[in-house]
Amino acid sequence: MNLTKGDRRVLGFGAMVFWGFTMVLAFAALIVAGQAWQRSSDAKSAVAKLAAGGIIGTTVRERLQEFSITPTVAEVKAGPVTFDTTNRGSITHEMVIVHGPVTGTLPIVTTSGGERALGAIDEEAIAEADIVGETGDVKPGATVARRFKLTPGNYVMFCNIDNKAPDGTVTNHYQRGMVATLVAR
Ligand SMILES: [Cu+2]
Repeated sequence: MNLTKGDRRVLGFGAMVFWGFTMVLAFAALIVAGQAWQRSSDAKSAVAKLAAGGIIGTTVRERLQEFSITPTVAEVKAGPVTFDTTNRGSITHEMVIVHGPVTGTLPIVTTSGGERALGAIDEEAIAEADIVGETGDVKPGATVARRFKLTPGNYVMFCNIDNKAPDGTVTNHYQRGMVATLVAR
């Protein structure tokens, strides 16, 4: 086909219109993609917000046994928190909760022959303000419910009971592993 100068100009114009139209489409696609991304990040921040304030509960159920403390949650909402503590073991346990950054910073009994066993948590050496509360003795099979007010921060829960065997050997439950942590947000 022989194209005149005029034909070429028309074709050139057509190509330009086509190119322009393609650009508009591509731009529209970018906008749609951008909106989708925005929506998914909105959804993500909504989930994060829920996790930070809504979904986190105010109840902790925990199981005591020889020799562990197993809470159902790792985080709770700061404020009044209900602790349902069940003893699934065969000896008496307890749950003491203190405000503290990490387990390793709790004071430990370093001398034997005292009121508390060597290696037990030295509860008397914990600052009064950091002691949140305790269940008291929880007999095997029993559940004790307590409500404590938690400020935001880290908490350590432990059982500090000692058992003395007939041969004089003392077993401190904390030392055997009855400790767990909780974060209030
Ligand atoms: Cu115990």
